[in-house]
Amino acid sequence: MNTLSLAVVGHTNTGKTSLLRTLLRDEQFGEVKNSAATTRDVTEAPIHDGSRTLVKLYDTPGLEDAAGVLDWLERETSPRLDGIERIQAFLHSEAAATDFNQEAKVLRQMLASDTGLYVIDAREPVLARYKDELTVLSWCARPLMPVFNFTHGADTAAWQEMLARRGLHVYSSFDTVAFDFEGEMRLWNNLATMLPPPNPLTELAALRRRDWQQLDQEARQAVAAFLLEAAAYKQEIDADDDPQPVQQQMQEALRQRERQMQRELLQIYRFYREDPVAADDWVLQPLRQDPFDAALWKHYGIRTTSGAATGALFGLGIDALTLGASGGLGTAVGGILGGLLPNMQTLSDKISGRQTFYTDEATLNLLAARALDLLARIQARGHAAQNDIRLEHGRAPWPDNRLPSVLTDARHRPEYSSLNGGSVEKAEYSRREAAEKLAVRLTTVQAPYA
Ligand SMILES: Nc1nc2c(ncn2[C@@H]2O[C@H](COP(=O)(O)OP(=O)(O)O)[C@@H](O)[C@H]2O)c(=O)[nH]1
Ligand SMILES: [Mg+2]
Repeated sequence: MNTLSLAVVGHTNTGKTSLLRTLLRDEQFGEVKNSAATTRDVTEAPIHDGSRTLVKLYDTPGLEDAAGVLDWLERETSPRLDGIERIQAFLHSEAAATDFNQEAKVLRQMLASDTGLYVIDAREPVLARYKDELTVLSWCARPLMPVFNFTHGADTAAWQEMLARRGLHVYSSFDTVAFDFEGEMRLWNNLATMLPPPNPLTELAALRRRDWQQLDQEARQAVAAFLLEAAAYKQEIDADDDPQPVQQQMQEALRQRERQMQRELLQIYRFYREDPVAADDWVLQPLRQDPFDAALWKHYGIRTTSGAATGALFGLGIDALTLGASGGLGTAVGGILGGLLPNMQTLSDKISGRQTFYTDEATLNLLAARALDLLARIQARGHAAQNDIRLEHGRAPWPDNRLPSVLTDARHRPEYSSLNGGSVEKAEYSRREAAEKLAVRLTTVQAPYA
């Protein structure tokens, strides 16, 4: 199948270059400015599928004086010629090299392409100059699909009626700033209906869909890896030490790790601008670990609600803690407990007078909500968007007391967290497994973003 060449045409400032940026997933393509004639020459941009080029897109300068070109054509060429002949006569004329140099570039590219997208600023009324543009373009005799841009809240009824009178019944809407993946699929599918088969647009749509799912998976894995690190983050100090510095240090480390995850998400979706996520103040409360935390006891296989042995241990713990400060007894009792139960390190540390800090459930939930909020915003962001992303805390994915067990388990896996300073390489495999498990739990949240 041949490569499809597709010219993107229209009046100046309707968002042609922006449309290309979004379709190419490249926010650095071309130059976008809210002023006349930013794009002065035709620019080619291919879309590959790995082995071959499916489509070549052409960004073109804006049509600024289609009325002048139409006057010239009516004056200088015979109506008995067909459209292409009249356009060719124009392209060979002196006028095409001088007064209508910019329009000539567009028409030359239109003739050289298989098809075109005519970009419309949907906020604009249907002016005579747009009708003239469509007349001149129709003489190139290429399938032309109108695409409405700036669609947010715009009423396109008058436009649709004018287009229908010109035989343009198939059109698409596409907001290049607020991206809608299904909208892009409709654009390709609609355009495919206007072209003789076979054409590579079905393949292109399938490729884009595969890519989109893949990106979503990668993004959720990056979020999961971040949450596991936050959950496994743990700092210990002596009972007598001031907890404030360690709390602050933990907050800062978590913020930085969050920032890193945000950059990863943006890069996965190919947004390369430095820090488009607006900074905000959010409060983190790493909590002091309670040695009598039910979840902790459970982790060590101790039921806290029943069983005489447990009750005895519990009582022993309380006694040990109160006694611990006033002598070496704490350590002794810790030793006894450590002997009774394997892996009693944390507990015996507690009893021998240490403080452990970790990221509590509510904070993990907050971090998850923020990450999913960012992901939803990135997925709805066109590559022409220039505004900062402002996070809201979004919806918590889980109730605070019902975090996925893979996340709460990470609390007892300090080796999962690079924030703990050690090497995470040894735990690489189980960490990745845990991240995959958690990523699946992150797909259930659907945020209603416009
Ligand atoms: N709000 C909004 N602004 C857009 C949209 N598309 C383009 N723009 C802005 O419109 C201006 C012109 O866009 P540009 O792509 O350079 O238009 P071109 O002259 O047709 O290539 C730029 O300031 C863009 O940021 C859109 O869908 N929504
Ligand atoms: Mg442009």
